[in-house]
Amino acid sequence: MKSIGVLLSLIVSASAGSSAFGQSWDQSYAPTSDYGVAVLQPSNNHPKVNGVVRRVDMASQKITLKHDEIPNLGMGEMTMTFAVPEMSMIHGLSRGDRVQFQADEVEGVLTVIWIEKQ
Ligand SMILES: [Cu+2]
Repeated sequence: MKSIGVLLSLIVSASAGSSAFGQSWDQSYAPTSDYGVAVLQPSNNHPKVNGVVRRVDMASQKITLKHDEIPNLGMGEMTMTFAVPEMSMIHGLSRGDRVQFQADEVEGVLTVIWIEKQ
């Protein structure tokens, strides 16, 4: 039971930290990363997009995806690199994996805010 208490307090503190990042993020889910971006559950405000992993760069915490259209970013299909707010999001992913993900521009940086292996 003690560990559950610790986990809950971590979630509460992570949620509190996200408030500095403005109104644009859906605040209804937790936990969030240090960047105030949800990473474990999909956002309600972003479309899910299909992609294929081209490269995982753990050192610079980036992922290169060949992606379908991303309506919220006005992007067509292409291959490009995204920042990843949480290392755990790309742990276990490798080249060739099919994924679903959500992306947005976070403080000027194109960022994967949720990703799941298919
Ligand atoms: Cu793109």
